[in-house]
Amino acid sequence: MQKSYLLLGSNLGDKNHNLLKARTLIQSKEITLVRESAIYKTSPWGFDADEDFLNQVVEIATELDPMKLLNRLLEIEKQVGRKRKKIAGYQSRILDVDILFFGSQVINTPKIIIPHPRLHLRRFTLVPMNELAPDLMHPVLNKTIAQLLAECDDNMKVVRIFTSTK
Ligand code: PH2
Ligand code: MG
Ligand code: MG
Repeated sequence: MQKSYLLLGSNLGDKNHNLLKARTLIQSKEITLVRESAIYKTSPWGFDADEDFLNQVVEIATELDPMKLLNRLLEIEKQVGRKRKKIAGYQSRILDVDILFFGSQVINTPKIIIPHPRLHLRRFTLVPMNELAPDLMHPVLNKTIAQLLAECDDNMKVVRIFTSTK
């Protein structure tokens, strides 16, 4: 089974608790949580928000196909309390779970794009990703995570924090 990576993010409510709850729900019959990065405090990227984010990358193993995995993750977002509003642009959220990589698969459909199309533009994704898999090769850009991080122009704040994960 190939390694897959998810990005968890929260900037509403008890953020640390929201990420913990997400990890607890991800670890299940169908999805194994293999490793997790530290948690990072990050500035909102691409929009103005009152609250900073907490972000974390987790490595998973799953037999689910990407579309089933995505649907399961959307369900987890709801279970943790996310309510999606039908307005354009980014909004603050209790929980966002994005698929960054699904093995080395490249998928481009209206519903799902893998690897995540903006992951190389965002330090809040590259920094925790680099902690887990600096040598992972991006199957479209043909560069490692460490290379993408070194070349990334983003200068939004990304600070490693120490949190109780219990
Ligand atoms: N997610 C976004 C938009 N902006 N900024 C930070 N710091 N962290 C995120 O997870 C994030 C964001 C869209 O999903
Ligand atoms: Mg997102
Ligand atoms: Mg999302």
